[in-house]
Amino acid sequence: MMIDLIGGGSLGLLYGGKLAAAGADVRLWCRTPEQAAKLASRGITIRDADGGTESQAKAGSFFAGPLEGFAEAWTARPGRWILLMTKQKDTEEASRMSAGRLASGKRATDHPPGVVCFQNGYGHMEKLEKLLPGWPLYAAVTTEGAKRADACEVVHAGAGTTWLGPAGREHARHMEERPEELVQMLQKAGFSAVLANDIDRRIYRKLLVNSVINPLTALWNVPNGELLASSERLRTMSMLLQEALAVYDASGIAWEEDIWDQILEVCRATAGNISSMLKDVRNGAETEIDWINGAVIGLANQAGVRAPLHELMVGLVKGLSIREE
Ligand code: KPL
Repeated sequence: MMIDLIGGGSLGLLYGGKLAAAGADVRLWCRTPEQAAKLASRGITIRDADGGTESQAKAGSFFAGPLEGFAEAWTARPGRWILLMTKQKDTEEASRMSAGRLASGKRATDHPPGVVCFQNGYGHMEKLEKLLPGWPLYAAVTTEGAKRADACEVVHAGAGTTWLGPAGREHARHMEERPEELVQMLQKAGFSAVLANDIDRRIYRKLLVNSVINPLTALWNVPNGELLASSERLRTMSMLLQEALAVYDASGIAWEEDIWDQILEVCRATAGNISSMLKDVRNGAETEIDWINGAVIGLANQAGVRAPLHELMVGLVKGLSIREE
C-alpha cells in the first residue's frame, strides 16, 4: 500500500518509520531538502522511552523527499493515502501548493486517495474541503506520545490509540478508498488503530481538552500535571471549560458529562509532559492557538455568542510567542 506522509516532525517520523518497517510503501515528504537527504541516507530510528531501539526503517526501505517534489511525484505515481502530519498552517500551504496538480492526478486514477488530517483543533478541515473539493477527507485523533530527537530519530514516549474516521460534507461521494485497509496497515505497524464513525465527537472532545490545558500550561510555563497543583489553577481551568461548554450548547454540539474529570485525568496521565503549546512557545515557534482556542471563538461567532476568556487566551499566548522571539 503506497502511503504519502507529509511532515517530518515527531508524528511523521513515528508513523513513517513504523509503517515503512512493516512493509508499507512509504514516501515521506518533509519541509527541508536537508532533512530529506538525511532520512534517505540514515533511515528512521524509533527509540522507546528508555533509549532502546523500538523499531527501525532502514535507509532505502522508504522514499524521503522535500515537499516541493510531492505533487509532481504523486501525479506521476498516485498513492492510495495521503497522511497530513504537518502543523495546520503548513498543511494549508502544502495543500494550496499541491491542489491543482493533485486534482489533475486524481482524475487519472481509478481510486481517489483518502486524505487523513492528524492536526489538533478545528478549522483546517473546512479550509481543506475548499482547497480539495470532492476529495475523501478523513480526520485522525491520536494519543500517541512522540518527541523528535533529531532529523531521523524520534522517541516513542508513550503508546496511545489512533482513531480515524470520515470527516467533511463531501465525504459520502467516495467510499472506494477502503479505510479499513489503512487501519489494518497501521495495526500491522504496531499502532492501536481504530476506525471511528464518531470522529467529529472525538475532535470536539479533544478541542475541549486542548483549549483548557494547552494555553494555561503555556502561560504558566508548567508541565501538564502542575495544572492540578492549586485551587486557583483548577478554578481558571474550570472557567475556561465552562465557557467552551456554553459555546458548544449554543452551537448544538454535544459534550460528555464527565468532561471535567477527563481533563483532570489527561493532566494526571501526562503529568510530566510539556504540552505541545508550551513546547512551541519555548522553541519560539508559532503555536496552534488559532486552531484551538481560536476554534472555540469561531464556533462562538457562528452561534452569535461571545467567548471572552478564550479571546483572552489567544491574546496572551500570542503575546508570549512574541516575547520569546
Ligand atoms: O494533546 C496535548 C498537547 O500537548 O497538545 C495534551 C493532551 C495536552 C497532552 O500534552
